[in-house]
Amino acid sequence: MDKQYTPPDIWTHDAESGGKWASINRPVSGATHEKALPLGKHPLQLYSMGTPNGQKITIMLEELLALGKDAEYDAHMIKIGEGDQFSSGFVALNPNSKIPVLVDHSYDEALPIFESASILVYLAEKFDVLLPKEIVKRTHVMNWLLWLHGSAPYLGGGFGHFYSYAPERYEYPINRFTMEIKRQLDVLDKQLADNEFLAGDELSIADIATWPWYGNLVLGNLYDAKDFLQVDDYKHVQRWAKAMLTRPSVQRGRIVNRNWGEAWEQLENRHNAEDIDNVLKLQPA
Ligand SMILES: N[C@@H](CCC(=O)N[C@@H](CS)C(=O)NCC(=O)O)C(=O)O
Repeated sequence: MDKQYTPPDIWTHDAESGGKWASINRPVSGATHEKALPLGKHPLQLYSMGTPNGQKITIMLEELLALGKDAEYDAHMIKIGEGDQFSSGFVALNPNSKIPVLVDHSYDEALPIFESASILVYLAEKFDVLLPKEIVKRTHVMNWLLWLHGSAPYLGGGFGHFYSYAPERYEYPINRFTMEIKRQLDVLDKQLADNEFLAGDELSIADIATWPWYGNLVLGNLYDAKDFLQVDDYKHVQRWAKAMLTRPSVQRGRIVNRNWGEAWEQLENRHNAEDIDNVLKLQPA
């Protein structure tokens, strides 16, 4: 087992503790520096990064555009590894300093929307798609949307943190979170055994929220943990993850606000459809 840690009487912050996020995470909220955010020309302005939580929103916006909705948007990169989420402009929109944040400038006063599930519900209601109005169907979608919203911190902050980002690998937290992630994959696999999509036979915001996390995970695009988690065992999740990836909205939305990966999957800032077209053109046949 791991070496013992005896907590002191009072915890103090150690910015040198190591790990990918140690230098930027702090135990207090608020801005660290004055900086205004960029502003594009569309009513919808997204401030984000192409992590799974960020991909949810760009995939949703691309799906809305594919459905013919008037959802053109500018997506501005927030480099969370460099602390952009602590600028005065960002904190004014989301006091929690987490991406993604969407701002809708269609009203008298700009409306900031934060928490990815809140943004998905907002967009679904504004454009009247991907979240049924009928109460039974709507509740199935909300169940799975909030299932993901509650599960993702186990995958990102739990499994991903201790498996990929922690300065050293410790058996206890990796065991704890691997157990939970495999249990969640099994929940999802059983649900997708009987349903084409998470909440039944229609695509919804629950699928759009879940693909960037569990879809990327089983396709081997997250944490390099494909073999460790034996993701090929989850046949129905695999079927769904691959089917989702055939959608142009997923192919387009997943590359926005990214500056890592292959050249054809990196678009730092998006201002119009051609920005994405030009990057996707670089993909080898
Ligand atoms: N519950 C939030 C989580 C958002 C979140 O954790 N965002 C991460 C990136 S995936 C972030 O901004 N991290 C920056 C930080 O922790 O300082 C949501 O779903 O919107």
